Amino acid sequence: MAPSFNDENSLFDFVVKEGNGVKGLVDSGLTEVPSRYIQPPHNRISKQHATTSIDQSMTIDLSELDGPNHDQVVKSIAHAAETLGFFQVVNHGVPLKLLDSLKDAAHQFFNQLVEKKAVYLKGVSPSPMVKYGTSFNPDKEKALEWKDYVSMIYTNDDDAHMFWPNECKEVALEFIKTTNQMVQRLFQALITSLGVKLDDSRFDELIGFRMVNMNYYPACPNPDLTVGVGKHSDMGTLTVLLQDGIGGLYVKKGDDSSPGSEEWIEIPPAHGALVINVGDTLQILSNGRYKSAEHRVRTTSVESRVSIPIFTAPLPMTKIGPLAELVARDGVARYRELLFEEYMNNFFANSHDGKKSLDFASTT
Ligand SMILES: O=C(O)CCC(=O)C(=O)O
Repeated sequence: MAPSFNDENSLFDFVVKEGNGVKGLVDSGLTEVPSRYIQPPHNRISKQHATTSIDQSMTIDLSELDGPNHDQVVKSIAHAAETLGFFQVVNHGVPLKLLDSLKDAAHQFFNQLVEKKAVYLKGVSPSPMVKYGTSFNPDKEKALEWKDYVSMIYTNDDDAHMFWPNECKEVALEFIKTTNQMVQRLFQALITSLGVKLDDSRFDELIGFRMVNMNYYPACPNPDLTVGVGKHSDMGTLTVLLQDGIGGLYVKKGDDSSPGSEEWIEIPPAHGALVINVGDTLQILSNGRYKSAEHRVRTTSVESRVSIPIFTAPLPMTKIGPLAELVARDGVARYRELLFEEYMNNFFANSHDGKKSLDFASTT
């Protein structure tokens, strides 16, 4: 019997518990989004109100890090991290063919029958490091996000080969490997720009955790009422994101605008480019000098969209807090010291709510 999507419980069971996801809803032929997906007006994303133009300096050619413009490129990276918290990179060393294969793999995974995907639902997945799901925190959210995902935490190659879904494991693993050096160089550039020196073990700890997600946003009958992902910043150090050509990723300009006067910039899809964004951990380490980027995703009625982020973060038992040299220089620690695991647990225990995640570590 077809489930009734007007009944909140049967909708929740169908989408979340049975693993049909938003994709299952759309495939059932619905023509209007169920009420559980309707966002309150202040969270809806109006296409008309976004500033679409993005400053050219926000696209950084990483091959120039090895040439005479090295210092200028480092300055541009630091400037982007201090302002928007977002930039795009080109000539990053990740083969373009791999980027195309990643997008194909994401479609292949989500286009499977639900039985194939549901084996990775929380609680039944063969590994706690692999999780298929929908929305961000469905138990906590009043309005669900219009997104399905599969999430894979990297521990080692053997585990990845054994537990990650066949449809995406080779390319996801290759994506992690081919972005490693870039992440290290970006993090190095950002730390150097702070005038701080970190020893190698500390450096490795702070970007030692990698999680790659494949996000799937089915075409939505009411893009004006829904969100693909609600306003949030990422919890980790740096995020590397591959988006396809559909568009819909918006970043908030400025930290402290009041609701209603916020300015959002759409990050235009650029073939071959990767998006980089600063996560909360880097804001904390830099004592607030670098800004984690508040961002969100609009849905579209035209086609399904995929994106593939790699979240780089500290190893769970790593102590995070503002770097001592910066506290001495600034005369104040804007964040307390805590284990990254505590920060992560708090992050996943709540629904997306702008940059509220940082309150957990804030001292003010
Ligand atoms: O799909 C995107 O462009 C962004 C995804 C995102 O923000 C997330 O997965 O946290």
